[in-house]
Amino acid sequence: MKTKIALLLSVFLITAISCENNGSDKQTPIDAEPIFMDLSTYYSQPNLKSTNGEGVPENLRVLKAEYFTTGESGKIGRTVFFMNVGNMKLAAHFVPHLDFSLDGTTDVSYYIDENRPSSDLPLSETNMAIQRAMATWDGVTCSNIGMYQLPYSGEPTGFAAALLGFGGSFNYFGDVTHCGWLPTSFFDLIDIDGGSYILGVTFTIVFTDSDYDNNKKSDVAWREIYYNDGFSWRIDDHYDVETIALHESGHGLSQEHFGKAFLDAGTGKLHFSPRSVMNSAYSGIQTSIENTDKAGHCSIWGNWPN
Ligand SMILES: [Ca+2]
Ligand SMILES: [Ca+2]
Ligand SMILES: [Zn+2]
Repeated sequence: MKTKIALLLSVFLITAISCENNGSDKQTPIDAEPIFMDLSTYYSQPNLKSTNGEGVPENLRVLKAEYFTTGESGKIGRTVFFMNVGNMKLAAHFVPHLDFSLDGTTDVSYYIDENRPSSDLPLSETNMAIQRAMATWDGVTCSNIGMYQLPYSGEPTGFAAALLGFGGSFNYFGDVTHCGWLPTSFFDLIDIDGGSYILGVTFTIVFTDSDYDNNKKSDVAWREIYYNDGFSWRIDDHYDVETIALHESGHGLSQEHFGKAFLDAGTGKLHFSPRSVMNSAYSGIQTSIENTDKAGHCSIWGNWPN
């Protein structure tokens, strides 16, 4: 009997020790709370106008930005809120009703701005990478979003770009607008630690005067995506355009970050559990969506447009 208890105890101890080794020796979990930044000084600039001479529409504001970081930075992407709208409306989603669908359809339109190409790659290659990323989300079979690309008009895009002084427009171009590549100085404006580790960001532009579908979520006017030209951009190599476009387009389609981040003290690199497209930092090429990405997408879009 004594031998049996001793044996059980030793098994327990070995299990406990091995757990501790896996859990705390090298892998530190990383948490990132949302942060708040006040854009009112930007909105209150006298004569604030976009490159096309438009002013900010009264009923449109930037609600939030979600940014994506390099894994080597040891920092994970965070959500920055720009509006104090209360917990009930922190979440935001598109409204299927045609009164609020600015392209006049319940389908999701997307637009690629060619005014801000990357310094590293020809437009044709980045355009195709973005199109592949959009097609991957469009291919998720639980939803009938009906995605389509709007033709390039030649005009500069970007509510956030216009607001922060990087050209752009307060006008609508597409439900999900890929605004192109901007210098790191743009990304410096959305994080107090600076933007040098931010690969890409998605801004959510909302109507401030409605909750048309009564779902306690802000009604999205459109979303816009920017890529940091301070990095070297590649196709099928690091930093891979399609991988980052797929992640940002996930935000474009209302998904938030998903997965727990751990910092490996030995390598200084981030690991995620489970690994997915919607992890908050880059951990290598990832051009197909994982089960958790699909589950998130389907929970948001499964019943669209009802
Ligand atoms: Ca639409
Ligand atoms: Ca709503
Ligand atoms: Zn992100």
